[in-house]
Amino acid sequence: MKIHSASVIVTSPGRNFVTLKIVTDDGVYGIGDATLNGRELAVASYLNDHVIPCLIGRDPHQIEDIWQYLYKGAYWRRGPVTMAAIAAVDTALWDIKAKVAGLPLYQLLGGRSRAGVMVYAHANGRDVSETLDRVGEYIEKGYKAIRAQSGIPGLDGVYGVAKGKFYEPATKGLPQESTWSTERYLDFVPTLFEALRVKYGMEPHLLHDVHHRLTPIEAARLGKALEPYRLFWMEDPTPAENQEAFRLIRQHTVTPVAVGEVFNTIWDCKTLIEEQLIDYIRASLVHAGGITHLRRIADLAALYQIRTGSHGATDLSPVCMGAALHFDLWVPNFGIQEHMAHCPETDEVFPHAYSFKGGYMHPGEVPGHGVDIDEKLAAKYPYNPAYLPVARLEDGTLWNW
Ligand code: CS2
Ligand code: MG
Repeated sequence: MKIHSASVIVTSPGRNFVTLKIVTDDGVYGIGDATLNGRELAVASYLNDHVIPCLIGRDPHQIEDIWQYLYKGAYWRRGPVTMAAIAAVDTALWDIKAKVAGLPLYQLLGGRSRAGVMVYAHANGRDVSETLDRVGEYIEKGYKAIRAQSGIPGLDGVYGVAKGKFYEPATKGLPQESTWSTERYLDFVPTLFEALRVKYGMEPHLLHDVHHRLTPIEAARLGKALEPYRLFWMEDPTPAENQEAFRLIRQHTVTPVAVGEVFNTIWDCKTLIEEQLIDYIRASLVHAGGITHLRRIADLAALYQIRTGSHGATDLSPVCMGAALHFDLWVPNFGIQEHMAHCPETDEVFPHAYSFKGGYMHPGEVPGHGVDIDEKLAAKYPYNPAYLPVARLEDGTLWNW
């Protein structure tokens, strides 16, 4: 079997997605997510101009060799664009291999390690009361785990709070600027989780995304303040370029820490894992080199009793979600999977076998990862430039969004 052709499909059903389709000379094809929110065309070009020409004629079953070729052979290793491109190739090749084997992808990874994949939903509101209501709605729907984000008194346009039905941080046109105040945030967040625990008790798993906005000592302060409310995790408490910074957080709080949605290789989290500075690794298939590399990250994490908690926002396409659920069903040190429901247009372009029931998801039993792309329909949604926001402090200092 040889790789006969490959194409990059850029489509925007509700938001921009980039999908790689690899077709073999037997007519079997596989698809992979290559979406990098706000930098979609960079990955599309990397695939079209620098990867696809090197794939034609190769044996699609040689997933590992192709991964090593694209990683080491590029000379310029790592980075979000390169690793999203490699991830798309990797995911598409695993899709092909599973289709040829006639098996759902998780069977090729080692079979299922659990009955279903526990997922968490995103509840958000403009204030505590609205957020309480949203959390209640997800509890009603059967979710065992809910992320809670709320507007902050005195600030408008805070991260994680939807303006419409679906939360989408990327906005059309050039990046929008929002104002951030750590002081207002730090005073407010504990009141949100106190209200949630008073209303819903200690049973629901509650999660919160700090989204890289605090300094290490501020993150330690927040973790300490949240301890009475027993969060499942506090996510991205501080930017993780300096992995050692998390030692300071660990010295002050037992609130579990989750990091990694922006990581693209094992090197981004080696210290965090080896020094047990985190409890969940959030790296995702689409941003961290696909199944082949995420397995390596998960296996390193397992040595330190760190569990997976992969990113699953709406800017990761259903192709990534489908493949991630196969990974999650298999991976022994699974923690939780993020699941932000895509909008109906997205689901229509990406028909899929995965399903939700009672707080858990299952990837389905069809051969491959169980997600397809309707190219005809995809063509009806042309790319629409959109960027993630930029944050500034109240004095205008550029800050972490
Ligand atoms: C967030 C994301 O889901 C999350 O945890 O951090 O919404 C993130 O802001 C987006 O994926 C960025 O594109
Ligand atoms: Mg996050």
